[in-house]
Formats: sequence, structure tokens, C-alpha cells
Amino acid sequence: MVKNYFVTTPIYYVNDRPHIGHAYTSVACDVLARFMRLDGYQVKFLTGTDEHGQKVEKSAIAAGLSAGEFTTKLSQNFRDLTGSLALSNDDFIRTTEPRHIKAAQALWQRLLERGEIYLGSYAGWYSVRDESFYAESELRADGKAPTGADVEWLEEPSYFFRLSNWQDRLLEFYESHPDFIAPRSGRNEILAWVKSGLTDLSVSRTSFTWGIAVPNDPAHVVYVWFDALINYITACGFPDEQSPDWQFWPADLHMVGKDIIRFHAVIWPAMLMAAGLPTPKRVFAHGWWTNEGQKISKSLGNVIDPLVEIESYGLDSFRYFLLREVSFGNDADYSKTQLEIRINTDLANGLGNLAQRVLSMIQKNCEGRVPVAGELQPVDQELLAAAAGLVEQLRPMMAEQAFQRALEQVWLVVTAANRYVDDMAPWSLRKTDLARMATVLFVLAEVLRYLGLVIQPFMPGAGARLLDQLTVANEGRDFSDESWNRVLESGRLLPAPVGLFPRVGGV
Ligand code: ME8
Repeated sequence: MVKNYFVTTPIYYVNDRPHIGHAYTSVACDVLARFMRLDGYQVKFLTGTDEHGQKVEKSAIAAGLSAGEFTTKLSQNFRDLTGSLALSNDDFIRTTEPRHIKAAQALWQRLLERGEIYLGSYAGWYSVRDESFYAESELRADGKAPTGADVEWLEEPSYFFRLSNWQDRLLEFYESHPDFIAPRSGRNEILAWVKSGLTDLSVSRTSFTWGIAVPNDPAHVVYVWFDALINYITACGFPDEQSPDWQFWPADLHMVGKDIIRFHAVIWPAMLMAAGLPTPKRVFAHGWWTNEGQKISKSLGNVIDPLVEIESYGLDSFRYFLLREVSFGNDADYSKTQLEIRINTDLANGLGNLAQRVLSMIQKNCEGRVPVAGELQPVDQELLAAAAGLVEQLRPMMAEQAFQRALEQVWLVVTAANRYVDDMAPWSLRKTDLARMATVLFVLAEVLRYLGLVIQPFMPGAGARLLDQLTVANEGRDFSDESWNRVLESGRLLPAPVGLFPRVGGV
């Protein structure tokens, strides 16, 4: 039976240009999507853009464009990330698409019929930058939102979602699904927030028009967050539960930044429970990037453009750094020095050097052919076993989104293999024992094959190049036992080696 896996990024606001934060979330999801595909799952990987609401409307006006033209133009910047970051997303959703408007209105209607939405009036604080309502008690002493954003006073007729009704059921749900929110800090934040008491949520606005019309009451548009969250089921064919895509719901993982965890771990499951629909299996709220220790912001002018970084360092190295640098879930600092050290130490001197040494020795001393192995010694078996065990070790780590640990595990093998080269000294064996040299180089070629397979999700380019150099067939590159255990054929002619990772910078 085919197993499904559905992973999503947040849908990004179109008014911003894609920056390192967006790249981070999307790359993390891509690594999971690729890993699960190689591991035999039928994967759906969704990303897209959030295009309604006052913030986008204001940006469109400032740009002198209609909201429709503005969103179409800017959404393309996010769509282009697929190519520039090598994302393997299966769908790209825009909330202005007819399929989404239909789904959002259908869910609204269902909640209205179930008595979960009612008409009232809202009087309170709102931040356009955050597209969030704030209680008086949440504001800072200087009157701003806790995020530092300006707030304005709103008084308007509004529909409400009975969020308060779901407080106890949410708490029971978190209790019975301890892995629903990760990491632990995120879970604790949510538990405390829900326990402190939920109030009904204003879910429509009348003071502007750039949004999805409320069914049968076109003076209202749907609150942008209420609209946006629904994208995840739109992409599964909602409201058509017979759609072939509906098999992917509920999502296995909503990956988000810690800024928007409440929407995903509280409001969204409450909306789904209220509609009688299954809730997602997990929400992971990752940490925040700073730039050389400073908060990243447009006003400070220190926004990191992923395209510039990729141009300087290469895509594989950039992706590697994002996921290797900190434990996923913690905040991270984008420091050029750290980045260059990582690239040179782990990639150029670590894996790159290993591949280069092994493949050029095979080229020079084995007529460029996969060598014939003689009897294996315990030291050979030990290294081979460590490499062969990698995929099995990585599975539970990937299930917990422990990317850093997964990469550390892979690099234990890289380090062990480099040490093995030094210890076995095949260049000396060349003069004393050609058969043993061939065995050592065969073991190393096999280790490279395992490494090439397992790095593919993280560094698709380097993974493919390494496997190409070993002439591993395309159908032998997944994580099925058949491919994983398909030992290199002795005697096979290998192409001339090419470098995997260039050294960078002055460190
Ligand atoms: O919130 N570090 O969209 P958004 C790490 N449209 N991640 C960061 C980051 C940083 N410095 N800055 C941004 C929205 N991110 C809504 C989502 S979903 C139904 C609607 C990432 O464009 C992180 O994933 O403001 C964060 O959650 C997301 O970008 C916010 O993107």
C-alpha cells in the first residue's frame, strides 16, 4: 500500500520580497519532501502566497497598482524560489485563485450552518503589519503590539468564530497528541496561552474590500488569517472530499516559523474541529534568523537575499548551512564567518576531499574502474556498516525534523571514512599490496555511494553529482532496500572526477 506524506510551508505574504526566513522554511520542507519520496512515500509538498488583507492592499496602493496586478506580479517572486532553491513542491497555491475562494466560502458556510460563526461587532485593537487583533492587556507600555507593530482602534460590524467553545477540546487534544506541537518550547507556549482563556475571534472586516466576500453578506470580507489557513485544504480539493487529493488530508506536517504558531496550533485545529474535519498531525515552529547577531528588518536594511547567497556560495552549501548550523527549533544567526567555516570544513575538506581523494586514486590506480574487493577485514566491515546503517538512523530523526542531528550523523561517517583513508594509506599499498589497495578503494567507493544517496534530500545537486561519478543508475538512487543495497559493480568504468564543493572566502 502506498503511504502518503503531506507537508506544507506557510503561504507567504506577497508584499515582501523572498528573504532568508522564507528560504529557510521552504528548504526545510523540501528536505523532508525529498527524503520521504526517496523513502517510498507518495508526497505532496505545498507552498504558495497569501494575497488578501489590508497589508497587501496598502502595499498595492503604494506601488500604484491594482491589488490584482500587484499580487500577480509579486507572487511570481515566490514561485521563482522553486527554481532557485531547487524546491520540489508539487503545488503552488495563491489565495486569489478560484479554487481557494470556493473552498474558503464553503468552509465558512459550513461553520455558519453549524452555529460556529455568528454576527456581532468588534471594538478593539488591530495591527495591519501583523494582520492580528490584540487585547488591550497584550499591548506594550508604549501602546504598540507585543511584536513592536503599530496598532489601530477598530470598531465595525464583524462575524465571529466561536473559538472560546473549543478551549477544553483543544487542551484535551494537545494532551492526547503530545507530538502535535514541536518543539517543546512551542508546545509550552500554546498550552499556556490556551489555558489562559480563549475569546471568540473576529473573522470578517467591513472597512476594506481586498478579500474573499463573506457568502450572502458581501459588505464583509473574510479576515485574512481565516482565509489563509484554509489554503491547506483547498490544495487537497476541499470541498470535494471525493477529489483524489483529499487522500492527503490531514497534513502530516505544517512547518511554520514561531511567529505564527498560535494560528496553526490553536485557531486552525479549532476551525477544523468545528467543521467536523480531521486535524493536522503536527505543527513544527522553527526558530528565527538574525543577521550577524542583529534582528533582520527592512528598516535596518539588513535583509538577506537568498539569491545573492546562492550566487556567492552555491545552492548546496547554502542549503547545508541553513539546516546544519543550529538545532532545528532554536534561533540561528547568519554569520558569514560561520558559514564559510562550515562550507570549508564540512563540505570542501570533509566530504568533498574524501570524494576527490578516493575517485582520483581509483582513476589513477585502477584504470578508472570500480576496483575488485578481496576479503574484507573487520576495519572495512566496520566502516561499511556505519555507512550502510545511515538511512535507518536518519528515519526517526527526520520524523522529528532533527535536521542538524541527521547531518551530524552523516558527517560521523564522512570523518570516519577520511580517517580510514589516512590509516589504510592506499598510496603506500600501491607499492606493497595491490589487492589490498583495491579492497580499500572499493570499500571507500561504496561508502561514497551511501553518502551520495543520503545527502540527496539536503543537497540535491551534490548528491546527484556524486552518484553520477559512481555511475549509480537513476533507479538505484532511492532508499528502498533494493537500491540501498545495490553494491557497485566491480570493473565499471567511472568518469573523471570533478570537485563537489569549492572552498570559499578567506577563512
Ligand atoms: O506570516 N527567520 O507570512 P509571512 C526564520 N502569510 N523564519 C522566518 C523569518 C526569520 N527571520 N522571517 C520570516 C505569514 N520567516 C502569513 C502565513 S500561513 C496560512 C499564512 C518565515 O510572509 C517563517 O516561516 O510573514 C514565518 O513563519 C514566515 O516566514 C512568515 O511569512
